[in-house]
Amino acid sequence: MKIYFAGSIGGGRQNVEIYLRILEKLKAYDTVLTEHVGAKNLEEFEKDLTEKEIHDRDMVWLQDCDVVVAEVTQPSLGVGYEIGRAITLNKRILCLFRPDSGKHLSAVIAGVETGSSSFVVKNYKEEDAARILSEFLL
Ligand code: 6K6
Repeated sequence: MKIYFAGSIGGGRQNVEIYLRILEKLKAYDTVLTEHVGAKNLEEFEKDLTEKEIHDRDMVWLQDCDVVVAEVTQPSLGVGYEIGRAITLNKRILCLFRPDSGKHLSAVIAGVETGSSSFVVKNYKEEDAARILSEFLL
């Protein structure tokens, strides 16, 4: 199983430690294509890539993945874009949102209804993340 993890980068990196802990859990299931989303030194990581190269590479990975797990607490244009593209690609998608953050999840994400279990939005606390991931991935 190939997992595409999405989390805010340009939208703000305040949740990067949470992304890292989710990534650790995801790696126990199988291959994570986008581990760099949890990298604290992302600028160094990607410094030789143009924006077009980053976009095109990410879209190849999105097409290639089996499931998308998106941490959507910190609003991010890129994560919203990836979710929209993933819906069009008929990917299974899990969106994780922490109400404790005091943020509001966009209605166009919270309100997606695909009529199947392939698009799931979960309000969560970090201590529930492992259970929610196992329910979605197993
Ligand atoms: C270059 C230098 C510093 O940061 C960068 C950007 N590098 C990126 N590398 C890989 N994926 C990216 C990058 N920027 C955005 N993305 C993708 O969009 C990731 O897959 C994230 O899930 C999502 C984040 O979008 P923004 O709008 O928060 O950046």
